[in-house]
Order: sequence, then structure tokens, then C-alpha cells
Amino acid sequence: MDIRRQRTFIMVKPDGVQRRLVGEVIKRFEDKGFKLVALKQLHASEQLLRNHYAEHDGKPFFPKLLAYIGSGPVVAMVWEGANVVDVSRKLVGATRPSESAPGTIRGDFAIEVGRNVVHGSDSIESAQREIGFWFTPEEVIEWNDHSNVWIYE
Ligand code: IDP
Repeated sequence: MDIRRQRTFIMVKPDGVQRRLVGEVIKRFEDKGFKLVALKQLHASEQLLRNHYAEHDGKPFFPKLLAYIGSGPVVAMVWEGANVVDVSRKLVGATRPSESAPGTIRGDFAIEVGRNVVHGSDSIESAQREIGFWFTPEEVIEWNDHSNVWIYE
């Protein structure tokens, strides 16, 4: 598969929406050169969040995590580009904001792990699974990027 067609799932969590950070998050991904291929705002159902966070089911923080992400609308996105999964994790920053480098989204905008503003898939497999939970195939848009020749050699 063309590496430039790699996709990842990014979500601005309810705290990011409340704090008017949606534009800031989108800006960082756009500035980098990645391509937005899906976007929607929604108030996620408990079942969707249980699917999305299944790996954390049973952990002590799981009930609070569901309450946090289910507390209000989120903005769900799919971004496309070369190595977008790994590079997005760098743009997002470490899970614990106390360990997130300045210049990352969490490093610049978060203090606590339970209010860390944004989600980004942690592997290509997770990205595919998460995109399938949050979007129908029709909601992910194919479009020709006129900037491609200025972003890729
Ligand atoms: P990630 O979001 O950086 O991929 P994960 O370990 O997958 O990190 O955790 C998912 C989310 O669960 C975190 O972003 C954070 O919101 C929450 N979380 C993780 N660990 C804790 C914790 O120890 N206390 C409270 N919330 C946590």
C-alpha cells in the first residue's frame, strides 16, 4: 500500500471542545501537511466508547474514562499521509501531560492525564479498527490534494 495513504483516527476530546481547541488541533495537522479525509462532531454513545476503549476495560480508571469522553461532544477525524500514525502520536504527545514535550498538543494544552485534550491511534491496526468504529466508509472522503507535489518529493 502507498505509504502516503496511511490513515489515523484523531479525536478532540470533550475538554478540547469545551476549551475551543478544535481549530488548534486541526491547524497542527494541516500545518504538518497531512490531509483531512473525515470529520464530524458527535456525542459518543456508551457502546461506541466501550468498543473504542475495550483494551482498558477493567482498569481502575475505565469508569472515569467513559464518563469523561461521554460527558459531551467530541470531534472525530481521519487524517491521511506518510507515517501519519507515528507522526500523529508525536504531534499529540505522551499520554501523561506531565511527560508530554512542550510543542506537542498535550504538552502545550494539558496538565492531567484525565483531561488530555486529544486522542490519536497508537498503531496502524488500531487506526483501522478505530476508523471503523467511528466512521462509515462513505464518510471517509477521497480527494486529490493539489499540495502533494509541495509536500512529497
Ligand atoms: P493514549 O490516549 O495516549 O493512547 P492510553 O494508555 O491508550 O493512552 O489511555 C487512553 C486514555 O485513557 C488516555 O488518553 C487518558 O485519557 C486515559 N488514561 C490513561 N491512563 C489513565 C490514568 O492512569 N488515569 C486516568 N486516565 C487515564
